[in-house]
Amino acid sequence: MAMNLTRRNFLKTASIAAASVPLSKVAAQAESGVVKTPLAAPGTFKNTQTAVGGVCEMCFWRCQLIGKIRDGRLIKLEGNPKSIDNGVSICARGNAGVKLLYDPDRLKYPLKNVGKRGAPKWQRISWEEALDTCGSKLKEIQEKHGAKGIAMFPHGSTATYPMGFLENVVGTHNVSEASFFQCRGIRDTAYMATIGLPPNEDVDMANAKVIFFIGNHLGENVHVSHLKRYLKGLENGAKLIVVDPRYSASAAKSDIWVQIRPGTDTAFMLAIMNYLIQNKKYNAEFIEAHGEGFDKMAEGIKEWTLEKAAKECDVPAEQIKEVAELLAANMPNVAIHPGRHVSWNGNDFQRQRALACLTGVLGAFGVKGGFVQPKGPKGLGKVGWPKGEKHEESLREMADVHHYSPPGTPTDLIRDTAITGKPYPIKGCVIWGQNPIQTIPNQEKTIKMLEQMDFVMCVDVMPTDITMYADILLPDTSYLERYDMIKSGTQWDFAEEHKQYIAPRMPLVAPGFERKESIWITNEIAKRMGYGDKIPVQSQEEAINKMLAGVELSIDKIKAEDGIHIQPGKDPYGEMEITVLFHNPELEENGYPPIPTYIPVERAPEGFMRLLYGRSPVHTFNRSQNNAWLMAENDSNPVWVNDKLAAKLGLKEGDTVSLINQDGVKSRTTTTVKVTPGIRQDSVYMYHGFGSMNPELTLGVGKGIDDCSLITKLAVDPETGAHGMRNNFVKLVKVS
Ligand SMILES: Nc1nc2c(c(=O)[nH]1)N[C@H]1C(S)=C(S)[C@@H](COP(=O)(O)OP(=O)(O)OC[C@H]3O[C@@H](n4cnc5c(=O)[nH]c(N)nc54)[C@H](O)[C@@H]3O)O[C@H]1N2
Ligand SMILES: Nc1nc2c(c(=O)[nH]1)N[C@H]1C(S)=C(S)[C@@H](COP(=O)(O)OP(=O)(O)OC[C@H]3O[C@@H](n4cnc5c(=O)[nH]c(N)nc54)[C@H](O)[C@@H]3O)O[C@H]1N2
Ligand code: SF4
Ligand SMILES: [Mo]
Repeated sequence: MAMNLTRRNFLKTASIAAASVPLSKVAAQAESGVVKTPLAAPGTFKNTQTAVGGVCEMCFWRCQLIGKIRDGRLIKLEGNPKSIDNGVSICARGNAGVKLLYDPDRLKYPLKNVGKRGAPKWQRISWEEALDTCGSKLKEIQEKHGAKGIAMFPHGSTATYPMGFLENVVGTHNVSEASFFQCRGIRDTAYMATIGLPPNEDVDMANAKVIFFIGNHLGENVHVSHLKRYLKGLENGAKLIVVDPRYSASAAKSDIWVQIRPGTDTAFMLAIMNYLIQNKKYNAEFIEAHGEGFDKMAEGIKEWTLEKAAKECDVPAEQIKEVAELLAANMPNVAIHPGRHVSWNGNDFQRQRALACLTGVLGAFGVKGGFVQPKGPKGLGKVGWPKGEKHEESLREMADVHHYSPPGTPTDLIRDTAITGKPYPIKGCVIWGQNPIQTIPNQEKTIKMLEQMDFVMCVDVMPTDITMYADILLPDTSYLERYDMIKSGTQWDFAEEHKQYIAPRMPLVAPGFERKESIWITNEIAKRMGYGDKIPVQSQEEAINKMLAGVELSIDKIKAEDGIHIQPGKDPYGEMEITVLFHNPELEENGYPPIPTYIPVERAPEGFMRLLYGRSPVHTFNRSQNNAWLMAENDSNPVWVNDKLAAKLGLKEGDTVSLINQDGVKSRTTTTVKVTPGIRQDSVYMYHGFGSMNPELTLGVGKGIDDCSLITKLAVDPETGAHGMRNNFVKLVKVS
């Protein structure tokens, strides 16, 4: 591997922006004893054993880990030196997994709510009683209202198996994943509608000549091997274009920072494409071989002159031209990043289509530095619930809307149906590894939905805002205590060597207290609902072994290989068998624009700013809000206010403020002001993932502001039914 990204380098780069929280402080503080992070060099621990086979799930990138164990306790996590993905690097959050494992506030036993939903009083009960209640309540609802009377909100690896049970065997469509409908679903279906494939973040930044980001604040958005690709690209001299209303960690490293007016990115990209087409600077050869409807798109976007876009996006026309010229000069080796969290304004499918089309205009598919599909291992076995009888129509089909919806049912169709009882009642709710109170816009609606349920069950590792609404609350094992999924892929930089890896998650320590694994919990409920005969597998260990058998491996074999099996891989480059639909007639048949189209967003009312949010580099959503090491580093989310605006509003750095949105909703808690030139005057910005209201979180309760509580006005993307979450506006009220 050409670049050995050391931990020190990684921390340094992740923290480079003035904008971001300096991660290097974690190390500095630890050395001074404040955080007590055991940061000794690998191998320097006395009397420890090394456990292999860990796979991180502090976020969903799933870096491969080893654990240092002393007296049966995990004392430190490190990247698995054998990994060809993250290598020895893990991020601050991965490092702090130890503190999730041993968090004293963690769920330990099955609990029954003898208080109210939202104001729970917990009573410890036996697993027997808990499972009997879940089984009988869900069965009762199924018998009375049909399978569709049950809704599920899943996320994470342990939710996959129960989701298969509810969808395939019980037979409900009413499943909504936050990772689709509030995250990347739009990206996947927009690319499907353009090139017939969903993108990963696998764009080949390591070997690109130009890297192009719309939003996408890498460095604050931290996924280790993804960052390694990005940093290697920069190290190799790639030019970086960052489009962001804010001076993000990426903007701080960019060659061109386009400080765009939020919500107007599609107009920006249409102008780039139009300029390239008008000036014959597009990849004619690629388009000839792989394009369809190019002329129609060219004709349709003619109106998007540099000047028109400049006005709409509030950026200089000269800068748009500069971006277009840089892309053209380096095509096809340009990495047009498809983004990840893309549910922004309710016009997002069009922006994602524009990104895919821009990649096509430049012919940047299948080439070095472009959009590639690195080939991971094939042949892993499948384990899951058998598909049952034909399902009834889904809510989406009944309403005949959102024809490009990601799998599952758009969140609002479920919430509206539950609240109104039309077209049918939804009375049972299973929440497994998702926190819909803090991750789905309009909390009031989510709470209304939950309140009208006959039964709500939650499976989680921590008390969070959603667990407050459970009738029965079950303690899951954490990712460090269980077997579950298999992470597989290719070497992180695609190009240098062709290797593939297979890394099943294995426990580093045994589960504590009465925590149980997902397959066991699901099977026990299934038996009580009368589906014992359909159970496909008895334990997570068995499931992994069955999957591995497909490639003639087993847990034992992989343990003997230090937790990761590595095998020869395939060249990721070469002509891709795709057609780029610049004009997609099927979209038109369904009533959507057939070419990428800019749909303007509402502007802030007088006196208000658009509320923007993003990632804290040391937290994952709300799920790390009680983590001692991470909270020691970052325990609030100051609101970024433009310096000129702050002067007008009479606000100073460090002032304490409440936020009030356009609907008069006031933040439950307060935060401080961060005065900076690095944000536009029409917007303010804060980290997502703070302001929990659960008093069971000793460290997390009431710290900072819950961005989700201020996102009350809903925008729904017509093609997908996913939420747009940046169409709310706030004002700041100084608290004396
Ligand atoms: N540390 C950490 N890393 C994470 C996660 C985490 O929780 N913590 N979560 C992971 C997950 S699941 C996801 S989906 C990703 C999310 O991370 P990204 O996919 O990078 O999310 P974005 O919403 O694109 O990025 C937020 C940036 O968009 C900018 N922005 C806001 N509005 C606009 C606009 O209208 N136009 C443009 N061009 N930019 C805008 C903001 O200023 C901010 O800098 O992060 C992943 N990585
Ligand atoms: N306002 C706002 N909303 C957002 C976003 C935003 O930036 N701002 N980001 C969006 C994005 S990109 C995403 S991907 C989604 C994420 O949405 P969610 O998945 O809802 O995010 P989390 O807050 O991590 O909530 C996950 C829940 O799973 C629990 N959990 C953690 N580990 C385990 C486990 O091993 N087993 C079980 N059973 N439970 C576990 C956590 O304690 C927590 O209660 O949020 C979306 N919503
Ligand atoms: S990026 Fe960090 S939190 Fe995410 S899986 Fe890797 S080490 Fe864990
Ligand atoms: Mo996400």
